[in-house]
Amino acid sequence: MRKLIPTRPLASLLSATALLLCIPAQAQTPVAAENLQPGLEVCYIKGMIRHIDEMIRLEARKPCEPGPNLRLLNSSVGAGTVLTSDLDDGVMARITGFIHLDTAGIYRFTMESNDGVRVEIDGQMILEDPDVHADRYADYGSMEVTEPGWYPLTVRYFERKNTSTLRFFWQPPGTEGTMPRVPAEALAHRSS
Ligand SMILES: [Ca+2]
Repeated sequence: MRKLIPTRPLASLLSATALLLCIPAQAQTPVAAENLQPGLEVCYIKGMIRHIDEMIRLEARKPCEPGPNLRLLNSSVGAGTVLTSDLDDGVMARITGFIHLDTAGIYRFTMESNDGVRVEIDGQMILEDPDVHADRYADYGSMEVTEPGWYPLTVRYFERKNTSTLRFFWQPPGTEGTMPRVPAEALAHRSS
């Protein structure tokens, strides 16, 4: 059987996809700020995976065990325990809460991770670097805000083996230069 060779139409499709990724996602309506508390909620699933898509499939059939909340996403622990779990390898984290986008305009985001990560804001995938890798920055993702406020945030992350890192950076509208870490004041969860 002949092997399929990528053709010019496929290359055009890929560049069209790349172009689409450059268009910022549009934030819709912010949530009410009542009952928001500092920090993000997190739960953990044990397992050795190689891609965030595997984590999403596992979420349907494995319990996600709640752990202590995260004040912010700024962790680089070498071979130590991952975030607030008691595991140093083979762990997935589903991190949920809200992010305060308090200025109208286009926000840019990146995540330094090891291993895989995927970030959704307001239900839209903003950035990902979903496979096994050493510390590195994801390609920028962006979101345009017309109505400033708190928006839902979901971060999926896994650490397979050896060292682990998860650091969240942003560039709010009207700022430039080195991207600062997303500060604790901009992260919250709903108190139950
Ligand atoms: Ca690792």
